[in-house]
Amino acid sequence: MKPQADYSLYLVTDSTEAILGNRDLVEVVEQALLGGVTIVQYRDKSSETGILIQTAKALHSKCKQRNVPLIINDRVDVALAVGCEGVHLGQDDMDLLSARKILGDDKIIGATVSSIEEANIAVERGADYLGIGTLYATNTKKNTKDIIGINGIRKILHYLNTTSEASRKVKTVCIGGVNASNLQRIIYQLYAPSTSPSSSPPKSIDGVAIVSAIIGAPDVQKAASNLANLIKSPPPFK
Ligand code: TZP
Ligand code: MG
Repeated sequence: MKPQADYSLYLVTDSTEAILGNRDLVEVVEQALLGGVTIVQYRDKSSETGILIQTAKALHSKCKQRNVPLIINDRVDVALAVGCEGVHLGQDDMDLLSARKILGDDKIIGATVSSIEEANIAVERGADYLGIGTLYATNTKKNTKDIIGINGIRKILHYLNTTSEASRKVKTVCIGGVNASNLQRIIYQLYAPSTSPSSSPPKSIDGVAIVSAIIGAPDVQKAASNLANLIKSPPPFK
């Protein structure tokens, strides 16, 4: 069976000096898990395959202790080798149909999308969730193709909400520049951006994906638990 995932506080890792510093990634992720992140993506653009698998195995063991799914960025082979819960694929990675063929129906497959067209294709090809962005410009990923802002994300959510059964069901997270100062406003602005048929509830964002505001925080556990609390408490806007 496909693992149930709570996408509300989606941690994406980073192993670069600028964000992780000289800290140990597995220890940092353990702190984030203690703070309450609900799903973890191991994203590492520079390590070789052996190190990726070794680190992913260590992360998987920490995640399993807390019943938190581990997703691997880019690499279907690494996810298979580790036996973790899924993969996250960008527009230039393995296509979703091939990934599904390899991984089967019990794994979570997520896709990065920046437009209605990309969202439509990802849903048609069986993505379980969409990472929608880039929301705001961020130093963590400087070469982002598109910065689409709140309005771009609202347009995609509206499309998903009004198009098909599958598009209404797909889970969504936004990514790019989310932190403790802007998180509640983002959730507020991405809540129920369109009306939908009365038979189905309005679709809002299912979570926020965050790198530097957790991995780069001086106290990772505190940063994660603060973000988790902000997600749980109602936004202070009318
Ligand atoms: N994809 C779009 S923006 C981004 C990724 C992986 C990085 C987001 O990092 P941060 O530090 O949460 O802004
Ligand atoms: Mg990728």
